[in-house]
Amino acid sequence: MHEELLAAMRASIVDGDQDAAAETARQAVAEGMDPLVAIDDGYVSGLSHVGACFSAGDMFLPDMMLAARAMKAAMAVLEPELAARSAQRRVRGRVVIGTVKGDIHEIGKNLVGMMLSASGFEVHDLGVDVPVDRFIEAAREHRADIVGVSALLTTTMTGQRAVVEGLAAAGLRPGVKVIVGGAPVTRAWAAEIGADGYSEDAMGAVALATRLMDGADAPASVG
Ligand code: B1M
Repeated sequence: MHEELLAAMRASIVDGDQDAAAETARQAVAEGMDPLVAIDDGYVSGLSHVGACFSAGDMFLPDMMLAARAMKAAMAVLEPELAARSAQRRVRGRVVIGTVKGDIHEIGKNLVGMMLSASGFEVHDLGVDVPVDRFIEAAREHRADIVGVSALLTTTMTGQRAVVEGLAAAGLRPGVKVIVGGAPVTRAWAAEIGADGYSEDAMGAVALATRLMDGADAPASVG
């Protein structure tokens, strides 16, 4: 029933129009649309299209940058909505999250962080291009239960292995769990590097983190 609005959301990302992205997000809030539907079926769907066009050579880096900027404008409107919908009061666990060294993709990582936060986790977001040492330092500093490591490039996925190994070398494993995700990441990869879990999306990451806190999760299961 929100098809027209969802189409306008997708178009705002494909056109890299941040005003339209923010405006459609405000409209979604006014109409009571579930913010997750707006994000997944609207904006992220637009981003996927941009990615496919980039692969096909029909769009270029500046187009991806504008699309990302528009996405951030929409998220700025929707984030308080996500937080407001959270009924959770008790802290379910402490999570340190970041995108690996050499990788500046942040939209998916931000979404995962936001969903974890809205679901009652205490989230410490280290940002993008995060060196292994910073993950370790932050895990200690915040007494993290879970370290979440995002990677969007096939060339930077190895950074996830480095974080798992770095935490182990620092004596923090297996107490600190590691979850991984990002477009090129698979369950098989998570298992290969010895991560505790993999999720293909933000909602799955919440389910996975919750199960890990309950101590009921098998290694590298899909969230
Ligand atoms: Co770039 N990029 N990009 N990019 N970019 C991709 C990833 C790419 C697939 C595009 C393509 O070719 N089709 C391709 C990677 C190819 C590969 O390695 N397999 C690519 C490339 C090549 C590049 C550059 C190398 C381009 C260049 O310079 N020639 C360059 C690299 C820069 C760098 O990092 N060093 C680059 C740059 C950029 C921008 C800066 C322009 C911009 C990012 C801006 C920003 O984040 N602020 C950008 C964008 C926007 C994309 C696409 C179009 C969209 C990514 C995105 O935000 N998706 C992307 C194409 C695509 O993915 N279809 C592409 C939406 C987001 C919600 O999804 O991030 O997958 P995603 O997150 C999901 C799940 O993966 C999961 O949950 C999220 C929510 O559902 N998830 C987790 C993510 N992290 C998780 C962590 C978890 C659990 C789940 O636990 C911890």
